[in-house]
Amino acid sequence: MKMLPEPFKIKVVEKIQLTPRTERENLIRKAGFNVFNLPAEKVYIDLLTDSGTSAMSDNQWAGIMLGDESYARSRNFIHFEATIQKITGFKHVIPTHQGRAAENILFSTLVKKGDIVPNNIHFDTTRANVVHNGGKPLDLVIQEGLNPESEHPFKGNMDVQKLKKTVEEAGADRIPVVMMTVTNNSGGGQPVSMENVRRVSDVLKVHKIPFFLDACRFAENCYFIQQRESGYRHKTIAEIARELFSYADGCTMSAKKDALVNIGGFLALNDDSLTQKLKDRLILTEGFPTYGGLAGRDLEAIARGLEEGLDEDYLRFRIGQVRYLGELLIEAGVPILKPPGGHAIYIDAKQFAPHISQSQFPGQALIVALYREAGIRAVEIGSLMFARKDPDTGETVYPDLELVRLAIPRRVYTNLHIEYVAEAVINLYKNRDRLKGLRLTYEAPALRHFTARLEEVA
Ligand code: P70
Repeated sequence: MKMLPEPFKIKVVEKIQLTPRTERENLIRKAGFNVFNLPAEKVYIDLLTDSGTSAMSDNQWAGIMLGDESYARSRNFIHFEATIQKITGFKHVIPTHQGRAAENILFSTLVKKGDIVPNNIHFDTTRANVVHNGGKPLDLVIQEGLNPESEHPFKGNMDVQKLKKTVEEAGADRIPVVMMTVTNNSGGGQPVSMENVRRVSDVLKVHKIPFFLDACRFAENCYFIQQRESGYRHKTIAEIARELFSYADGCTMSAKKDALVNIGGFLALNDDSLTQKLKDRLILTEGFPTYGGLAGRDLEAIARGLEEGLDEDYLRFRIGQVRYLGELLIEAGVPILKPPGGHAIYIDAKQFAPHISQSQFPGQALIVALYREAGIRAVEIGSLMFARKDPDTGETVYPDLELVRLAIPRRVYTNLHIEYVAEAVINLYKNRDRLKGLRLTYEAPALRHFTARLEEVA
């Protein structure tokens, strides 16, 4: 059998519908060729993100009914806190309404103007939050991580030599925190090895620089460690996670990913005085430190989802489903970033549409075509998301990777849906010469991809 059957059966269903092609054509034009502007009901298979799109289990829904909506120290907070302490080993747990709120609270507390914040590769919100606080985000992923063809098993690893050099040159006092994104979303959902995390941690300990994991997809990362790194095959995902977190001083987490919920996030850390500062800031913007912008029921769903996200049967299916999509595309010769990532398949748009220059957004051109042809919504992780003006030279700097991400929501689509997506991408690949470049007609000063408007270039 090519694919494992889903390790769940379906109790509730939601209708989806493919709108007629002529309607899709009108809709994409009205949306300014930006799929964030499409009405979700007009999307057939929605692969925009794996964030907040999971199907919750019966167990989580049951937890929702047990929501204790007390303002302070609700029983759900106590469960939430105990679960996160158990999984991560961190002493303090601070809920936030989602990942970027955790980032904002952390960076606005730690980052001063002129500081440097290294990461393997920053994702859009961490990058923007560093910049917003006057810092400079720095990507230190290993060279293989920027090569779509490299089959390195841990392409999310940080280059430890580059990190040492950065610390030597900038000085530890200009680096308030080092982040590590597990798995590395902007680099193809690629995992980081335990060894790499340990080595990064060793370097930072010498210089007393705080080390935080951007832990949205930590369970998926731990599954890759179990499967690919020697010495971990017989450990449980929970054991591997506990070790992974033990090398860090804290983490930010968007629970919308591996905690299998539709909203929520948290910060977890050991340092008492930093915790106090973060909580003081939290009260200003998110809420009291035992709910942080969430309802009691949300905290319960997160606590239960975190446990379910560590289940090996679930993870085997999850990572297997993503890999299945990757294999179907590779078999047909479609250029994708290899090996398949944990939560998504990333099409290499530079190779897919070499006739479109980076300044005309080849990835976005492919995304527009996917919606037009098949009602599928994907997201660009390339020039539209990351190209920026160099503040010194005024020239536009393009990202190394020009990717189209097909993010797979957790427990939502069946393997037949996956085959439909593969067929649509393969058909587009056969007609790739017809893809047209785009130009911007509106862009916001930060995180422009969410609200940009574009038009097709003749
Ligand atoms: C995604 C979403 C969110 C994210 C992340 C990492 C590694 C922090 C956050 C912020 C964002 C997105 C992108 C395109 C379309 C829709 C949504 N990633 N760190 O899909 O967390 O969203 O909870 O504030 O990946 O990858 P939050």
